[in-house]
Amino acid sequence: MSKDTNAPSRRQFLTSAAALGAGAVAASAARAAGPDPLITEVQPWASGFGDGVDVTPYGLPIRFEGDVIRRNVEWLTADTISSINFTPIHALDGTITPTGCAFERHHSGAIELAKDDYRLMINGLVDQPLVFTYEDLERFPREQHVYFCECAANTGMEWAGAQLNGAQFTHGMIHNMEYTGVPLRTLLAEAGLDAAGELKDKWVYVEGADASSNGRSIPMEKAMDDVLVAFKANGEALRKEHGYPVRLVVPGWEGNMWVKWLRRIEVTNAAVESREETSKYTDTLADGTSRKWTWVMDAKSVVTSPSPQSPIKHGPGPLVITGMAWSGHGKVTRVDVSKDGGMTWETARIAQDGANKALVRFYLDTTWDGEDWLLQSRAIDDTGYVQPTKAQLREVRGENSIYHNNCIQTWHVKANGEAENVEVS
Ligand SMILES: Nc1nc2c(c(=O)[nH]1)N[C@H]1C(S)=C(S)[C@@H](COP(=O)(O)O)O[C@H]1N2
Ligand SMILES: [Mo]
Repeated sequence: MSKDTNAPSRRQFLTSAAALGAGAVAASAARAAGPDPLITEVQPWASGFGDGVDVTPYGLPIRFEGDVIRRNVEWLTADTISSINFTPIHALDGTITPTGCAFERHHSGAIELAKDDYRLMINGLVDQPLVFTYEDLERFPREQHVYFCECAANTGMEWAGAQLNGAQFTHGMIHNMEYTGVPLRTLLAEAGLDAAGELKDKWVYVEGADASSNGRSIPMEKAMDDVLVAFKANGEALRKEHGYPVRLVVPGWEGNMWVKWLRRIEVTNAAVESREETSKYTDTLADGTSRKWTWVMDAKSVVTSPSPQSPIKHGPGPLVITGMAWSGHGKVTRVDVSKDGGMTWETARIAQDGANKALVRFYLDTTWDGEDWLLQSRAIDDTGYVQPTKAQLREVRGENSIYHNNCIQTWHVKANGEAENVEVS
């Protein structure tokens, strides 16, 4: 067969296709010199069959993504029973946290509690104390909402200085899921409580079925507002580690109040002042005194890429900076990004707005010329609150705090594309 010398070679075709493409991104993506066998040769995955549909009845990510996993920090806790692991936020995009890599925090391990053995009691100052089975709960009208759950200790290791080199470890005690459940107010009404004024000063004390019980007091106003008794997350049953079969969802409030394996709700006249709300989860101030309670998680954000675990792997040119932002008070209305440690700011693009007490994803589509950056983000919410600098927080809180650190994070992005956790003064 004679060769048609007028036909463009594959290489010429690729080059010109790239030139016709959408500007700089396409051109730089197609800059490879010489024929690329991944394009020109038939590959093994096209020479035979893939797996049959029965191979993975319930799927896990493909093995190439094996790095996108929860990780713990061994020195942080004495054992893994009362411990925490971290969501790999540096590798995720969008807003919903995949359930299988959503952080876990247990005080006495993740228990296995079957639906048949599940009971939820409402007692205390109610007309009619009640015990619900799992099936009982399924017969009340349900709601669906997406909310973030952030442990009060998230970023807690960073108070005294930059500590952990990765967004997963500095900011990964957070997940954001779509919950299905029954409003707590519906169950309280069933027990004879309604929204009448007499309830105003009352509280609910909620506890879990695990050995720690993780008891917390919640003021009635919040209990009657948006608290959910949830049994599904991201469309499926809760995972064991997230409280199967039923957990409390306390939108915008610190993760510790999101009681897992929920077993009891007691209506009381006052806060119980349990261990979890006195010796733990309170904030030490610069003058040595402590704040009694800090329930709401203030507005916060972090750049997830580039970041120490997600360095820039390409040369100068187009770069997408991305991260996530949230506010326990309501909606994030704006996210700014700084490349110079907070001296100047550019407003990022929020991918999808309207997230009440839920994560938003932000992007800054920009150009990186290989220079050093001190990369930061700051969130602003619909109360007008602006995420503070570390220095501003320290003025009030000193350096001996642990919980509720929502300061602006800085990554030092270097000429080689690597990023490091640093502090700017
Ligand atoms: N019953 C029970 N509920 C619990 C806990 C616990 O140890 N036991 N840990 C709390 C803490 S401190 C946090 S931050 C959240 C974490 O939820 P997750 O494990 O789904 O991430 O659950 C809270 N609810
Ligand atoms: Mo927590």
